[in-house]
Amino acid sequence: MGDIRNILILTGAGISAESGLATFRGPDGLWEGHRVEDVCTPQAFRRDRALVQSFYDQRRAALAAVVPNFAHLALARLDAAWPGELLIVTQNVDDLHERAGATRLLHMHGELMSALCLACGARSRWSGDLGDGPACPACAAAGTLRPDIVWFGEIPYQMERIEAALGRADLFVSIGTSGAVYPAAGFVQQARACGAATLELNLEPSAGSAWFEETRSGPAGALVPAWVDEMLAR
Ligand code: BJW
Repeated sequence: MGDIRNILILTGAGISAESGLATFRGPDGLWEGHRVEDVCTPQAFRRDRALVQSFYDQRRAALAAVVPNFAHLALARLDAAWPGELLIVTQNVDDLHERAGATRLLHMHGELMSALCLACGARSRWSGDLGDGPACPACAAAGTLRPDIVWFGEIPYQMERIEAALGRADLFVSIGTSGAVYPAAGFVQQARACGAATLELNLEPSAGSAWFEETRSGPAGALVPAWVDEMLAR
């Protein structure tokens, strides 16, 4: 790796696995007994709104019981100390990066702790349930709030900002993601095309491993702190 000033870090479910949150594509290919592509869609929400709201209400409540792990804490340490540009783009809808202290962060697939109003489009911080049809804090319409999650077929958040950061990155690092879901799965190719060095930190080689110049295999809780130490010692 040559001179590095601008870093873009992509994280996925694997970084939160050691905090106790399930990843999406387990060894059986299923997530909580479902194919994630079958349940995480606007169509599934239209088909059975109560079921989907209840599923997300339970996951939102369960977040309170988990805490950031060594990998989240190490990235927050890098965020605080790195003098150049740095952006953590997480696909995760949990809030463990921010609870660890990361600030240069965006959630491209939405957030569990946020609600999206189908009537006015406002995004509101939300920690309670949505299944009982509360009113939107922005427009006061009742029963119009849905989980602020990017489902299949919907456009991820802040794509322009991500594309711009990819174009400026000297180093692209992917942590704990299977490389199965686009557009995130294509970021490594975009970063390479713009001249960035590329590094994958994952429990095992992913679908996109061949695109990376360097791949390190192991748990994020060990790999990420070691990599952050290397970066801060440069
Ligand atoms: C560890 C570890 C440890 C474990 N340490 N590592 C055909 C071809 C190409 C694309 C498409 C296509 N058909 C449709 C599409 C597009 C579609 C898509 O990609 N589909 C694929 C199935 C092919 N994508 C979309 O629809 C997206 N929108 C879109 O493309 O809009 C068009 C557009 C884009 C850009 C500009 C303009 C227009 C939207 C995708 C939304 C994804 N949403 C979800 C649902 C969240 C729901 C919820 O949380 O309730 O987001 S799906 C789910 O997958 C979730 C995740 O963010 C995402 C990625 O999963 P992730 O994080 O990689 O998790 P896993 O489980 O897959 O992998 C975990 C990894 O960690 C594994 O590798 C483990 O080994 C590792 N690991 N323990 C380190 N301790």
